[in-house]
Formats: sequence, structure tokens, C-alpha cells
Amino acid sequence: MSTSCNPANQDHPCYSHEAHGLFARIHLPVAPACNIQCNYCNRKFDCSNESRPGVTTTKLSPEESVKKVLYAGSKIEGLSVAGIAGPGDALANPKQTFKTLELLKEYAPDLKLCISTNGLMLPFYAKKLKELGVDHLTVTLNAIHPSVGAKIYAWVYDTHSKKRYTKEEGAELLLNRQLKGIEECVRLGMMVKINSVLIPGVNEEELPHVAKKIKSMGVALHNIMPLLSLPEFGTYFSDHGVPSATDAQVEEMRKRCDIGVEQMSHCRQCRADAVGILGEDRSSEFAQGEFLALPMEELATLYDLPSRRATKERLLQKREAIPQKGKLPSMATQGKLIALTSRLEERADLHFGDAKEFIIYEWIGDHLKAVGVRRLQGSYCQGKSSCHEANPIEEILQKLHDIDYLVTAKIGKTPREKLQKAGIACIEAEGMRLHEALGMIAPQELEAN
Ligand code: CLF
Ligand code: SF4
Repeated sequence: MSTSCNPANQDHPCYSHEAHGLFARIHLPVAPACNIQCNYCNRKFDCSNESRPGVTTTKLSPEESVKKVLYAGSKIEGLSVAGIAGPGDALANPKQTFKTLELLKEYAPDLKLCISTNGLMLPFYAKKLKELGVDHLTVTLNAIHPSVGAKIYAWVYDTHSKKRYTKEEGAELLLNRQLKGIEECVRLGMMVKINSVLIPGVNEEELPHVAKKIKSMGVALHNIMPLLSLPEFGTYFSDHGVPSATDAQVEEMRKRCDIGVEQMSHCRQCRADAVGILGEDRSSEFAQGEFLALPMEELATLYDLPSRRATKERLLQKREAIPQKGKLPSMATQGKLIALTSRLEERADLHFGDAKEFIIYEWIGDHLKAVGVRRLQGSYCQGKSSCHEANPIEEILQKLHDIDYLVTAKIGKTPREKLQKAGIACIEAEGMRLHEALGMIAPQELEAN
């Protein structure tokens, strides 16, 4: 059964591709400390195992974070998951993490609870997490050979022996704990996702081994994320010239690792205080506010459980209506690539000029497979009231260099001509689902493109 089809994931935006445009998550930044040092991390920023470095996050106490959940839940109808993903490591801060989970269980029992961890303390806390209601758990696993791990982790601090381990010794300790923890969580019936950071020149040959290993362990989902490495991040890797992984490298690696465990393709590398549907950032709306001064019980009334449960049912019905398999004309040739601009539900509901990202699909036979998200520095229209010639299109042309079809709500004449000149056919399909939009292409046009 695919991860999306599993009822346990039907309203989890990360574990179900169909859910990600309908259901929202909230990250609670209650875990500031970390017990390892990844060479792609600068502790001034969020944990880059689950978050995008370059943005700092306000830290909250467990009580404050649950107030935020209740307040956000009263404003965001599809809020279905509360996750702890930093800004350090959830299990290096057990007191705060467990207290938050206890409060969530009491005040927001309809939410799925989700944890992201480097795995060092997982064998010791797996059972406790299960007891507290955590059913979705992510472990970052970047290597399964200590010789490769030694290039990724500067040190690993073990609270039991109160000792800091480095090089292969540190990598081996971390690896053993990760594997033991994953095994235990799978045994306890949790949905385990593995995040792997693709680090060019460091672990390209390693990730297929990771994929093979986690397949044998009963892991639900594999999320290969690009290393983000810019000089201003000030990480070991960025200081030593290790480049960011490109979209093409990530998409290629997902294909190489697609050997049994489903590959996630819609990750947005969220910040540790992310709020909303994946791809829309509402964190600033809920960063601080008067709600923190309100008593918990008052916020619990605002949260309105019965109406939230009714909304969830309505959204689940909508989700069912999203076609898993489309009625597409079968392609004579394989592997056309489609870029979609979309806000919600895989519809062409976003104008080309407003898109900050493109969702990429591969058209194989008569169905579509999501393969990734390509993000831009800024949108084509950049907040201007109309698109005009002065807007930069070079980044977009470079991002879409291998794309055959762009499906979008609307596109201006100038960018359309530039894209078409680059060999990209543009389909305007305002409000239509991707399958419907592609179904409009005439067969002879398909063969010609
Ligand atoms: Fe958050 Fe992670 Fe849970 Fe999702 S995010 S803790 S599994 S609720 Fe999702 Fe964000 Fe990607 Fe993470 S898109 S970074 S995979
Ligand atoms: Fe940074 Fe996260 Fe690694 Fe800790 S686990 S060093 S916070 S990336």
C-alpha cells in the first residue's frame, strides 16, 4: 500500500501527497539544544535536518507552544499535525518535548503528533513517544558507513557516558543508535520517515545504501533533501566549498533510491516554527501575539473541537475527490516533465507571475508521478501589479530547462513567448486539476512536442 493510501496518513501533509494542499502542520520550536554537530549546521539557525537554515526561530516554552496551537487551530481549518522539529533536536530536549506532547494530548487530542530527530537518543525514548501518542516520526540518516558519517558529523555527545565522540567513533555511535531507534519505532507501529541530506561530493554513493537498508527495516517514507550551502550560512561545509545540491541532483538521487521505500517529493524544508499548508508560510502571523497572554482554558474554547472534527471530515471528502490516477492520453514516448503553479489541491490556481515554486511531475504512460518542487528566489512579478519586460526570467528558464509543459492559471504574453522559445509549451488552465489540463492537449500536439 502506498504511504498516501494508508488511513493513518490521510490527513498528514508530509506523508500523503494528496493531503498536502488541504491539511496544515504547525511546528513548535520548544527544543533549542542539540547533542551532535552536523557539518551542514550552524547553530545560530534552525536544525537543517528538517528546516531551512538562514532563518532564526523564536523559542517557546511548552505552555506557550500549546497556546499557539490552540490559537492557530482556531484560525486554520485544516490544521491536522503538530510537530517538534527543532530548532535543535527534539530528543536532546526531552523535558520540553515530553511536556509539550502531554499538553497537546490534553488540549488538542484531534491532532497528529510528529517528531523529527537525529536519532541519537531514540532507542531510549521510543516507547515514551509512543505512549505520548506520537505516531509519525522522522529520523535523519545520511550515511550507513561510519567512514562516510565521519565526514558529516564533527562530534556526537553521549549524555550517558558524558563523553564527546568524534570521527568514525562518533559516527558509529550515532549510526547504531539511529538503527536501533528506527527498528524500535517500526516495531511499535509508528510511521517512520527517513530524511537524508544529499551532500554533493560526500554521500552520493551512500544514499542508495541508505535506501536499501531502510527498505529492509519497514520504513514508510524516504525524503531526500538538498544540502543548502551558502557562504552566509557559516557552516563547516559552506566554509569548505561544499556546494548546495541542485534540483537535478536531488531528482536524480530520488530515482536511484526508489527501490522499495516510497520517495517523498513535496518537502518544503520548513522552518522550526512553520505554520500552515506546505509551501505557504504563515509563521509570522502566529510568531508572537496577545494570545500568549490568554489563559489556556479560554484558548481551548476557541479551538472548538466539534467543529474542527466536522471540518476534517469535509476536507477528507475533498481529498478523496483528488484523482490518484488520471485519465490521461497515454504517451507514446516516456518521461515528459510537467511544471505546475499551484496553491492548493494540485489545481492550476496560481498565476505564473505569482509563483515562487514549481511542482514537477513526470508523465509516465497514462499517469503522473510527482518528482519534486523547484523553488525560486522570488516570483516573476515580484509583487508588482503587472508583469513587464524588466522582470527577470533567467532563473526561471534555468529552473525549467528540462520541462516540456508548464501548466498555470494565467501567464503574460512576454514570459509565455520566452518559455515557448525555450521549448516549454504553456497551458493556461485556471482552476483546473492537472489531469484535466493535460487532457486538453491534442494527441498530434503531444507527439510533436
Ligand atoms: Fe513537520 Fe516533519 Fe512532521 Fe512534517 S515537516 S516534523 S514530517 S509535520 Fe514535512 Fe516540512 Fe519536509 Fe519536514 S515538508 S521539512 S518533511
Ligand atoms: Fe544542527 Fe539539527 Fe544536526 Fe543538531 S541535528 S547539529 S540542530 S542539523
